[in-house]
Amino acid sequence: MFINWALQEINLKIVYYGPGMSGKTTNLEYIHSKLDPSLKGDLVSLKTKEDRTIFFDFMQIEVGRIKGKKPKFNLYTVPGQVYYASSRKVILNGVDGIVFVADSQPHRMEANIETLLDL
Ligand SMILES: Nc1nc2c(ncn2[C@@H]2O[C@H](COP(=O)(O)OP(=O)(O)OP(=O)(O)O)[C@@H](O)[C@H]2O)c(=O)[nH]1
Ligand SMILES: [Mg+2]
Repeated sequence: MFINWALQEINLKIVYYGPGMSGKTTNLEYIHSKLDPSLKGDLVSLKTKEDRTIFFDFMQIEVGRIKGKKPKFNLYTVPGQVYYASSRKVILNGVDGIVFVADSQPHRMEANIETLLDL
């Protein structure tokens, strides 16, 4: 959490974490498509041509004020592919909350557990 006293803003960081292809980016895309435009910023995605996340996705949500302060939720996804471990570490820096996106297909159980241990 980071409070900008001058601007009266509370910045909160939420990271979507889970194995590759489990639906992290899809979660953010859905939230982005449903939110009122006045509450959200652009959805920034860095993807390969096969739609795999390379570094992260990012969007910001603003929801009114709490005791005069403006909370800003900064939502990120990590790249799930095994070899992006160092990117995941960087993205987790300063995190306030995690949404673990598991893949419910039975054959992905091991990948879910490995990713949880990686986290
Ligand atoms: N059937 C089904 N497909 C889904 C669901 N969520 C996502 N998908 C599909 O699964 C594929 C991968 O989804 P992504 O959201 O890109 O997965 P990701 O977790 O961001 O993957 P990485 O960026 O590689 O870590 C896409 O083709 C999605 O349309 C779901 O709940 N059900
Ligand atoms: Mg992704």
